[in-house]
Amino acid sequence: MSIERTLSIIKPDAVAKGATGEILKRLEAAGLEIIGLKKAQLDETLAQGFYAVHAERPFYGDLVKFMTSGPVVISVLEGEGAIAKYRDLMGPTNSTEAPAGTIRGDFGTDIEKNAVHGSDAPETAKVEIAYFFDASQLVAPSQAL
Ligand code: 3AN
Repeated sequence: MSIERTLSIIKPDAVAKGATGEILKRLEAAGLEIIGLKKAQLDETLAQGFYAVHAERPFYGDLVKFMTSGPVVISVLEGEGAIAKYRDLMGPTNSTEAPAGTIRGDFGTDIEKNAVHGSDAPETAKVEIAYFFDASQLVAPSQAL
C-alpha cells in the first residue's frame, strides 16, 4: 500500500444531524489525517459539476437537490491506503445495507441520504480534491510527536 489522498464530503443530512464531529473523530482514529477542511453551501452549478459522471442517471436531479439542501463539510484525508480505508469506514452506498459501526450504517438513512461521500480511486480522488481545494489550502501532514 502507499500513502494516498482522498476527498470526503459529510453530506447535508449528517451535518444537519450534528454528526460532523463524530465522523471526523472516526477518520482521525483510523489514522487518516485531515490535511484540508472546509464547510460550504454548494450551489446547483457546483453540485452538478461534482456529480457530472452521474448526469444521465435517473437520480441525478434529486442528488443535486439533496447536496444543495444544506451545508456540507468537505475534507482531504491523507494516509496509508486512504481511499480503501475511508470507503471501509463509510460502508456500502445504500445506508439500509450498511452495517452498524460504519458511518452510513450509523448516520445514513437510505441510498440518497447516505451521510458521506468518499473518492473511489486515485484518479477520481485527484480530480475531486482539485475540484474543491487549491494546493495552497492543503497542509503537509504533521510529524509523529
Ligand atoms: P458512492 O458514493 O458509494 O461511491 P456512487 O458513486 O455510485 O456511490 O453514487 C454517488 C451518489 O449518488 C451516492 N453517494 C448516492 O448519494 C447517489 N446514488 C447512487 N445511486 C443512487 C440511487 N439508485 N438512487 C438515489 N441516489 C443514488
